Amino acid sequence: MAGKLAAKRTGRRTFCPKLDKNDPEGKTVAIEIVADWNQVERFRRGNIRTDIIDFNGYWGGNLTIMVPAAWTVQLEFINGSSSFRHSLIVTKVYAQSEMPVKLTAEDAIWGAYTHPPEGIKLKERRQLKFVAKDVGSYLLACARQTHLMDGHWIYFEVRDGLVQAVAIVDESKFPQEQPPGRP
Ligand SMILES: [Cu+2]
Repeated sequence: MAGKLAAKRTGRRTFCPKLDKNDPEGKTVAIEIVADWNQVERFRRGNIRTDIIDFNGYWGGNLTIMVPAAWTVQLEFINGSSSFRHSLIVTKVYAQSEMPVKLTAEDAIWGAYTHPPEGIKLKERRQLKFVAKDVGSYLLACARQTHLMDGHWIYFEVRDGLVQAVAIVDESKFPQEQPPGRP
């Protein structure tokens, strides 16, 4: 049984991130992650968000993707940027003040990262498949240059007791004038 990922919202804005497909019988979830989804919009608006690079329109932990423990996660990673290389890596949670200048392959949890960590080219895509075998909190981050410190990351949680993967938007982490997600 395949089903759409359900999005829960914690604030007043309404936006449903259309990220993926859930397959509870096969214990698999497929998630499409697009780097720099909002690039065109943030440049169109002038100086807004120019220093914030996103995944599917989210950054700096304002989206959490939660998956059930022991599920297989199939990530389709697309560099949607027209200017910059980006990558995708599963890594541990860092406080802002502890973030390394950049992440390397050794920082990958379960060996999950797109090659090369410095980023794939514009409009390229990579598939990343891994089993979310350890319950815990992680980041889905970009390993390129200073992108982690710049906010190019979202939360990734592995939990017992979930019936399917969900995406949770934290609306308190958006500047008021900037709605979450894709414009
Ligand atoms: Cu990046």
